[in-house]
Amino acid sequence: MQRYGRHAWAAGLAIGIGVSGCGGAGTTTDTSGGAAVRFTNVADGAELTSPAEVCVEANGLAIEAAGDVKEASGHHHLVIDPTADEKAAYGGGTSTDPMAKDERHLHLGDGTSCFTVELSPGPHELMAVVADGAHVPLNPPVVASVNVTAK
Ligand SMILES: [Cu+2]
Repeated sequence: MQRYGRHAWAAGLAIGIGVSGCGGAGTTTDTSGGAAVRFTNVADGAELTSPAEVCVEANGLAIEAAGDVKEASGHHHLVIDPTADEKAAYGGGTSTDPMAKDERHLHLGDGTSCFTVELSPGPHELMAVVADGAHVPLNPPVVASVNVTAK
């Protein structure tokens, strides 16, 4: 009888330690959503030979072909030498218009991840922007920028 009682007490102590150990975890959970885009093959300050292949990668959202507007999805865009207004609008999530489509605003409307970029010799800024199926930049914004020099 005495021996059985001691064994039960030891088991209870072990369970108590296990529960308090679990209680301390889980306080570092990121609840921001965390969608982000980054350049995968071009570092800030890189030298590029034009035409250059520039690839980007998004995390925390789906990259799909342009068309339907869906939650947490979009396609990649690259803005070559964005103006101050463009940087503020795209980076601030305040742009509600579809992005332009021209030699300075490239779209990967097929859902791919690499642009072919023609750059004049000299310094350039490249801004990656994820926009929705109708080409409107996402809000909260999913953007990234690098400064490069073309040879
Ligand atoms: Cu687009």
